[in-house]
Amino acid sequence: TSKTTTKTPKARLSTPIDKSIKLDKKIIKDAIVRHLHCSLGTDENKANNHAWWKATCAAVQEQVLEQLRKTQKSHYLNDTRAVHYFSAEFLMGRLMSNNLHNLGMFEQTQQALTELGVNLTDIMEEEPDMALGNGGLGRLAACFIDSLATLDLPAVGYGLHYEHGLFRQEIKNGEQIERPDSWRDYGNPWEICRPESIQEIPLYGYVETKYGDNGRIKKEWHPGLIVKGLPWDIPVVGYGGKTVNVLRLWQSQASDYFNWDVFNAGGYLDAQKENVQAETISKVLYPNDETEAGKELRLIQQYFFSACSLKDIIRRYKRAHGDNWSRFSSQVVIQLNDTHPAIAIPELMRILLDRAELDWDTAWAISSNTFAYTNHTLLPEALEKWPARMFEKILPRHLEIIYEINHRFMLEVEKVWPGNVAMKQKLSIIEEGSDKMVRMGNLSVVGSFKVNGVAEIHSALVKKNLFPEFDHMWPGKLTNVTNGITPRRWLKACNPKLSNLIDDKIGSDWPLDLNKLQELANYADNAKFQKQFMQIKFENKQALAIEIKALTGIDVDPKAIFDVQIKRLHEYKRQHLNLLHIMALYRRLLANPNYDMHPRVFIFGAKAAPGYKLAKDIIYAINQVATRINNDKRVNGKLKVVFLPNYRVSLAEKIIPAADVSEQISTAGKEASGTGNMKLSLNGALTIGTLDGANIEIAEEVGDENIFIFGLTVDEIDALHKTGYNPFDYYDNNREIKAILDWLETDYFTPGKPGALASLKHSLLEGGDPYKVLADFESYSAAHEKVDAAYKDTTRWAKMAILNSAKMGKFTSDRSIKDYVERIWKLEACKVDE
Ligand code: T68
Repeated sequence: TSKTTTKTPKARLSTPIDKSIKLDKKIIKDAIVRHLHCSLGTDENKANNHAWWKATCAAVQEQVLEQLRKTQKSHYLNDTRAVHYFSAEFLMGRLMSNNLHNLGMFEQTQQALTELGVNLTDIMEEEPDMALGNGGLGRLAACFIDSLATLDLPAVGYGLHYEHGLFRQEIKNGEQIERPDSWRDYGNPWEICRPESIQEIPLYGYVETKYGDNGRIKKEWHPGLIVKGLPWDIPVVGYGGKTVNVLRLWQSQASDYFNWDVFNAGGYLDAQKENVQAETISKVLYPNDETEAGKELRLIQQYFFSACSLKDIIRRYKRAHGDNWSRFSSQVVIQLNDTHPAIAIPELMRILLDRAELDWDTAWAISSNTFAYTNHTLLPEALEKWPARMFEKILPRHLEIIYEINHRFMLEVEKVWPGNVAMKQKLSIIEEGSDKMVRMGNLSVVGSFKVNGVAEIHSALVKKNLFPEFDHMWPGKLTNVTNGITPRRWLKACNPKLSNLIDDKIGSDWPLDLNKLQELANYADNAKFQKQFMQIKFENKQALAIEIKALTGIDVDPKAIFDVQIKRLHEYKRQHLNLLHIMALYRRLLANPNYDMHPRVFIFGAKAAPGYKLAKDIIYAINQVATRINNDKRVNGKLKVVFLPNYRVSLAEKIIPAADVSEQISTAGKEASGTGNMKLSLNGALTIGTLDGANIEIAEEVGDENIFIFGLTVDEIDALHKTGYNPFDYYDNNREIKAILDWLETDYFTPGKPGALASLKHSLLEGGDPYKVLADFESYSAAHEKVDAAYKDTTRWAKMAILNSAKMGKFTSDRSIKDYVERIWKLEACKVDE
């Protein structure tokens, strides 16, 4: 075959999978057995599931690495513009099923293993989740790199190789306990260590001001510590198995030569102490989503992976372009996934100024045409701010550069708003006060050529409320890219029965062209199709019921409505609104055992940040209420509550195909987008939700008659805020609300411990109910009555569920990536030759 590569102007839409790369099952079988013998030193008779899993990974990895080599060669020969996705989090989950599907070798591998007497589904359970992220932001990064590879786009994901990902959650006596996650204890068969690409990263120390020969001031940073960054590459297989990009994750290590003095002085143990400090950097993922802790180690983590990644990019650029920086920003685009990697902006400036010795304006032109920034939140407590003195200690040269960026930016502000001191204070990258702070959001907007929000309404609010003046100064800089999810993992791999049904009806190219699902709408009224669709849902519910029994000991009836709320625990997401409504149903059932409702199982999955007291109290409350209700014979047929411990990607893959109802009930204006909402609807769950984030766009797609919208809108919440919101109005005037909140203070759900759930009541009354739970309660309860009525009409429900799946085409992450390409990255696809 030819070794030349061709550029295609448009990303590939729907090329069917090339059969030629599909492997014969005999070859797969031989490869698995060979690895069992030669890589694992065991044999078919002795091997347990873990060994089979590893041998199968190794066999799959052979194919992956072959395509990786071809991809890298194509990209090198083409020297194409590439996107570099900088993210502190990549929530990858398991890779076996995903890689098998994307390589088009799932069935053959399944058959090969069957012939060896091994069950593929069982051995896939051996794989630990790669949980290197908290929630939506990290999972979005994982979906995006899947789509980038699928669309044959030159891309590298850059992040941190955490030794411990997000904590493992156990529930003891109803309470969350955090345990360390040890995903790599027995090795990760997918990753490749690249010691040839180690980087050295300076930290601490001081800045020396020198005068160069030309009289120009020169700055030299004398670091106090140097740490090594060791890259691990995770191959990212595109669907169709052609392009294999990499996710490059940096592990910190002590830089050996730096400790030699201590070592030679006999300080062997002291030297080991320094190792511990350096190796701490990539030890553990910070488990706080949506709050900023301001910890020194976190800033060092951010700088460490950003600096390693930039050096890596520059090394590659220089290989092709030498010291000529003029093409840098046309070859390199860096997407900042939130402000966590924003320190890359002053780092690139430092390299251009102090190393390349470019003048400020040239350096700034390059840097500000390289970065683009994605905002994921409007919550004030989540907007990153770092104390200037922390910067001064860890990154003294970067602080100087940030001051200079700000100085020049303030001159621009002066031109637009002459003499307006308040405006300067508002927009400044530096927040003045007793403790000066660096505002990373402002730095990111000033230092990027594009800024995007993650759903239409969120982007509109970014413009209107968060950065209105920036929008005025730089019209067009602020834009929207609505989030998406990869249909390969979130339908094809996790819901094989539904995928096969869809294949039979409309053909099998929907994973690459999700709008094809529209064709299912033609069958929404077809009785036979409805029956097939709902039968698959039922079987998925049976499977989840078995899982629930195994994980919690609770029996649930698959004929009940499975009502699901799975996401991080946060007040703004309002799991407690769901809980109050469950208590209301319980109370109604106790008052009237004939209360008319279809049996319902409420299913929760949620981790709380370890330091977030009220979030943990809510988990405890859910579990206590669950225990009481599940053991109450009076309601047992009709109401069950399940809290599934240790919610994570692989558990989501089991819950989502079995969901009937999707709870998306955040306070309007607070959830930037949401992505679980898309996954659930794609799998035929009906949404009960507020007009928030991407729910609004989901409603537009499925139509108002196929979604249960309730609650206050953004404008109504604003108005309520202005007139003054008083939660006691609802407590005093709604008998059900009063009874439920008072119930929380008794020992009904916490026998012998009255008041154990009182913090919830307190936050909703004296605490001012910041997320307007009580204001939305009635409307939520009414929407649930509509859900109940709709479910009782089985034909109507089936139609609605089918239409939800049919109308989710917009929310493929391929569409999101194409939007990024068009609006921000301006990339071209680069096909990989055979
Ligand atoms: C989420 N943000 C948004 N943050 O809440 C969600 N934050 O609406 C959106 O769909 C998703 O991003 C993708 O855009 C997060 O998940 C974090 O996890 C996080 C982590 C560390 C610090 C701050």
